[in-house]
Amino acid sequence: MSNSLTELQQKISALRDELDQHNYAYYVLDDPKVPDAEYDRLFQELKAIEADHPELITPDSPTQRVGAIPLSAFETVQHQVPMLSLDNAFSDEDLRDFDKRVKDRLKSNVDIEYACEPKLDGLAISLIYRNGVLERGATRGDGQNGEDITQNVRTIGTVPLKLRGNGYPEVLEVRGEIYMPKDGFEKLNQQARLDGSKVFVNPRNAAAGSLRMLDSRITAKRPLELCAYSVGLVEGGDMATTHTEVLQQLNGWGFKINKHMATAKSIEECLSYHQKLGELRDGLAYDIDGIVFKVNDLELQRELGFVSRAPRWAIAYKFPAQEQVTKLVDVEFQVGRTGAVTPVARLEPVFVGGVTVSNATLHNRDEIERLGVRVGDSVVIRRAGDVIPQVVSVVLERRPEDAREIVFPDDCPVCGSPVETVAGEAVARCTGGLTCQAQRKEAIKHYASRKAMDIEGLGDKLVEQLVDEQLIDSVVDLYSLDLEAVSNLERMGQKSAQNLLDGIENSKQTTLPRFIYALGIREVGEATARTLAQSLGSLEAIAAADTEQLQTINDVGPVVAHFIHEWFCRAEHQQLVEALKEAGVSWENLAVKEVAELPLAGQTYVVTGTLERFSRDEAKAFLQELGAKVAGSVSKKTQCVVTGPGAGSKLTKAQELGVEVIDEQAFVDLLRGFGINV
Ligand code: I6G
Repeated sequence: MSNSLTELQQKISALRDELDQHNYAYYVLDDPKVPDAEYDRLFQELKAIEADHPELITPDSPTQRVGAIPLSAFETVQHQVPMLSLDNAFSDEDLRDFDKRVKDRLKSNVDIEYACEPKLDGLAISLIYRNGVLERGATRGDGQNGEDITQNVRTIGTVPLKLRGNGYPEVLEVRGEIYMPKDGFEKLNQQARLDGSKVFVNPRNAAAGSLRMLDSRITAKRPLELCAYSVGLVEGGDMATTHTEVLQQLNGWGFKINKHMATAKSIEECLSYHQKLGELRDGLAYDIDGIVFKVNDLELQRELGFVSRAPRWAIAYKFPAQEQVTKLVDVEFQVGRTGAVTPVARLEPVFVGGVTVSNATLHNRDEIERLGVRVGDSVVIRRAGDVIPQVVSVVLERRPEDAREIVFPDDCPVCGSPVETVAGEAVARCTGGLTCQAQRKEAIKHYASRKAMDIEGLGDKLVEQLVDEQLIDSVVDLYSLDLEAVSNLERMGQKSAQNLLDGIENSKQTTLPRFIYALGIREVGEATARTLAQSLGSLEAIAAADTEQLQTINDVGPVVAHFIHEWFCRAEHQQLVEALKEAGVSWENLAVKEVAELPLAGQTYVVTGTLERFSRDEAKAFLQELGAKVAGSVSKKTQCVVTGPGAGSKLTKAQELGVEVIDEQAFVDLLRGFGINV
């Protein structure tokens, strides 16, 4: 009996070690050694043994990350070493002043070495390890006292339950940021919208909410991560003598540290680092709100000491805030090309995310209801990266008495046709079709746009003007525009008018994919237009295809097939195509190649991260042109993953599965190798 128990203990210990190794490789090294399925298998094996022998379960077992019985409240704990806050810098001048203060205090006239790290937008956390085992996790609180959230932090994969290797002090307090990566945040909110549960305003709030759940089983399901950035209490052992070396030590003991950590030899190098990370910011997998610069030498840090509650040896140089409060002045309803009626918030202009914003999307009727927003409210606007500014919440405390409810229109604000919402769809649509002037204008803008007919000189404003002045009513009218009439338009001379007519004339000779895309069929983007053209070769063949045949084409599902088929069935659309051909629009049909004959036939690619030269759709279209399938997630069947900066979990998964990963330059080379001129 005792023999078999020993054997079991050895088995458990071996399984735990192996799982810990895989966790470390996955989370800390970003270099998984086995597929998820293998990890799951080992995990289940350990779980089964522990279920039969609960007396052998220890708190540091990898199975103990799933959460525990809900608490009624968090206990307050005292930080033995206070958790300080950081001073902020908002300009280059502020940062140079900081450097000057440091040098003055150290009576030094030589350059100081600084450690540079992105400041993740999450929550500060303290983790205490005793003899290498996690003993307590606590929030920062007011810096002196925080809340004991041990049960919750234990569920986070990047929080080591026990330290790796050796040489760590008997008591070690590791500090860092718990954050939610952007893709995890998006998925969480998407699901919340479907379930009607709480939608979080930003990744930081989502992280905070998740970490403060009394039921740690919920925390266990949230995509949280830890990035370590310093140590607090240290007893019974010594740490390295510079900040960057300390971080390397932590990394070795199993903590994830920031990959962009660097040292700068002077404050001017710090400024370049801040600039460089500012450029990378939008492409990172997580939100950052600034850069933290720390005097790297810990002895110098001690000499510098603290002022009130912030260290003199560190500063956070903030980036422009991505959220600001402003007033909702009005809501207008815009009608798009496909009739979608979108509420647009008109705002008191506000500087956010580095630009002045005066409009933000409110998405749809459900979103207005969810936010409970009224005209006159103070609202929080978020603008992160290139994403359209969003209204993320309402400051209810500041609601004025005369705040006005937003009434979603039953009729199109432009043409008066009824607005309909298809069951199960969030979008409300004007039913006016091309009788609606708004839809007509948008259809013409789309037709003329760069990726469609590419009509030089015909921008959105001019389309508005031409329609408003009744010079055109549809895209066909473009081809009979009169020089005289155009040159009489406001701010238009004879020369510009001639340029416009030349632009229209030059665009007549086009390509089949461009023409299909220009028609503005719902759900037919550039990529689908290309595949349609390649698979069927001519417009006639596409028009004649039924939904079944259309669905045999790469990437065309039942919904898209339905839209395409329906579009070509309508008499007014057939007349439109004929009229355009008569006006001189022409293209060459394509030789239909069986997909099997194309060079990347049978291969599945995934595109992830931000590419510099292409949008994801463009990259996808090129790959499809070569016969590849482009999938949204990485699996064993994936041939290759094309990555740009900010590639997150898909890159990790590819590495885990041993799938080939190429960067943008290699992708360009691949396309060129197949004769695609990019
Ligand atoms: O809030 C913080 C974020 C990042 C920090 C910090 C940090 O280092 C990268 N470092 C210190 C020392 C403090 N807060 C107090």
